[in-house]
Parts: sequence; C-alpha cells; structure tokens
Amino acid sequence: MSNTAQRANKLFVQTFGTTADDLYRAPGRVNLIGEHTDYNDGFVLPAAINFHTIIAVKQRDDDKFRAVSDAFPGKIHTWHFGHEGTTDPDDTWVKYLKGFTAAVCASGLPAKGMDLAVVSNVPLGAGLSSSAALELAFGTALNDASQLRLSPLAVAQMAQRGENQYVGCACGIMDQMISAMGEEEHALLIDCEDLDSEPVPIPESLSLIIVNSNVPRGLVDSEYNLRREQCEQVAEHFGVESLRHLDLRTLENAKEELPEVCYRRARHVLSENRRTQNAAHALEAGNIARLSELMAQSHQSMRDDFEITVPEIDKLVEIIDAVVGDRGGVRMTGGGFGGCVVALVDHDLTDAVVEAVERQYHTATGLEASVYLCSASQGASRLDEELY
Ligand code: GAF
Repeated sequence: MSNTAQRANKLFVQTFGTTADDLYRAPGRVNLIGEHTDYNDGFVLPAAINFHTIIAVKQRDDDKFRAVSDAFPGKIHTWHFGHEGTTDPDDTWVKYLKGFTAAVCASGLPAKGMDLAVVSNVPLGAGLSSSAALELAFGTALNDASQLRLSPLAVAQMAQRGENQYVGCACGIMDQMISAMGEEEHALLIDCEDLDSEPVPIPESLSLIIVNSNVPRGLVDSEYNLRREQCEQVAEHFGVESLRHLDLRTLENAKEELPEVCYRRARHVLSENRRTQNAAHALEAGNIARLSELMAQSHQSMRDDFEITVPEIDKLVEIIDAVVGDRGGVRMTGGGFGGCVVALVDHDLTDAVVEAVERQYHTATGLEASVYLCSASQGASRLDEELY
C-alpha cells in the first residue's frame, strides 16, 4: 500500500475509532497548453499527474458527513446531505466536499452520508488542482457508496457545479475532467464545448517537469472571475454564445469597438485555442521544435494579453527556456498569479534544467523553487489495495 494510502487509513482509525471500508484516489493536474480557454468553450491539453489525494471512507446509514484532513489537523467537519449551509471561513478545504453534496442534492439525486479521512500529496495552492483532486476523490467515493451511477464525466460536471454554485469560483471544466478521466502517459485534448476528449501520447523521450515558483497566490479567485467576465463581455458584444464562436479576423476588424483590455483578453483566448490544437498535433507527430514554439507563444500571450503571470514565473520560464531551446517547451501552467511552470523537455536535458533553476532562481527572486519530476497518470478510481 502506498504511503499516502496508509496515512489515510491511519487517520481514519485515529479519528473514528474503526477501520474504513474503501480508499479512493484522484490526481492533480498539469495543463500543457490551453489556459483560460475552458470556460470560453475552447480547447485544453492537460495531463493528470502522479500526485494524488486519497480518501479513506466508510458509508453511514444516515445522511451525515464527518470529514477530517491531515493537512488541517484537529477539526472534524460535520454536515448533513442537502443542508450544507453557506460557506464559512473555517471551511477552507471542506467547502469543496460540501459543494459536491449540494450539487448532487440540487440535481435531485439521493445520497447517504459517509465518514472520511483525507490525505494528499498534491501541493496546495500551487495551481496543480489540489481542489479538483479532492472533489473527484470524494465524488467518486460518493458515486459508488450511494450508487448514483454517474459516469466519470458526470462526476466531473457535478464537481464543477459545486465549485461554481457553492464555493463561488466560476471555474471551467478542465481540472475536474482531467482528474476524472486522465490516462497514463497521455495528455487529453478536450473540446470544452461538446466535452469530447482525445488522448494524446506524451513521447517517451520527453520529461515532464513542473517547477513551483512558491509565490504566494493572492487575489486568485477575484482576478479569475474578472477575466471570465471580460471574455463574456466580448462574446456578448459580438452576439455569440462564447468566444469559441468568434474568429480572430472579426475580432481584429472590430477592435476599436472594444475596451483595449477586453480586446487583448479575447485575443489571448482565440489565439490560445489555435495553439492548443496545433500543440496536440505537434506532440502526436513528435515535432518538439514546433511544440516549443507554441508553448513559448502561449506564455507570452498569458503574460502580455491575459496578464496572469507574475515576474517570478516569467523568470523561471526564461531560465528554463535558455537551457532547453527548441528541444522542449516551457510555460506557466494553470490559472495564474503565481503557481507553477511546466516544461516538457528532452530527457537528456532534465538535470541541466534542474541545475539551472537551483543556480539562478533564488538569486534572481529570493525564493526557493520546488521541482517535481512527474509522469502522466490515470484519473480517479477506487483503490484495489488491501486496507490492512
Ligand atoms: C483554473 C480553473 F479551475 C480551470 O477551469 C481553468 O480555467 C484554469 O484555471 C485556467 O486555464 O485551474
């Protein structure tokens, strides 16, 4: 049994004085390209990563939930199905679980309560979707225990609904969908309009490196929701349902009609959609030089048009790009305002990338970066491991 699974079991026994029935796991994610495109019905290319949230669960006969997390020790959160109340400041992590049960209840499905213990090695607040991993591990457990008969995609949609309506973050579907449906050694090209997805193999010759800037992320939710509103404003201006239905030429021709900042937001989204589809083709064809170019353009667009990068992240990209050249790609990954960069580079360059980050990042920023050497992993599931 993995160390994280053992810790979840142990926490369950210590908290509830009995053993759990089952263990569920769900991964965090890294997005290779396609940022802030999901809520515009566009394209994304994420991969689930080998960092997981594991939940030990035992079903109850009533409608009560009791939840504990080793990252926030000392408090057992309790609520009843359909009576989640409003979020309160104490609810830090548990709001994602309450959001899920609130969404299940709002959709008219019945569910039984559970006792549960959460343990995770997904870095928190680093833009690697620790919250989606939590939602999907919990949602997959509840789906089984209460026999909701939801597909992995429907569990992901339920989790997104919970986050939108209960937690108050207007996120798209990417994080939940990849945590539910990720595949080993593959990224997933997702069309966020019809939710079709296509696995794209990550060539064996490439290393998947994530570097955490360790910049504390502030104002993330408010800036995120503001970006979404600006995109919606442009869609409304052109009378289309979403930016997916606008083309770059129409946007360019009418740019004077828009506030300059909204024009740039839309230009990022429209060009990022194109880059994402092209990057999936480049990855599939093993054309790493092209991938490198597209990831570089994506980063510039996030920095200059969408304005979601910070100087420390730009520095990391610069450091890694100088080592890698056209033998790999590097860009910020995730919602922005801190967090991580992702680099997909020729194996032979892995050590050089790590050394360059260690040598230059602290001197340039005063911060220590954390480097995670990752692999693309499978989506949420019940663990078939022995509980003892
Ligand atoms: C966050 C959101 F949750 C996603 O839906 C997505 O919009 C992403 O930021 C940016 O691409 O992770």
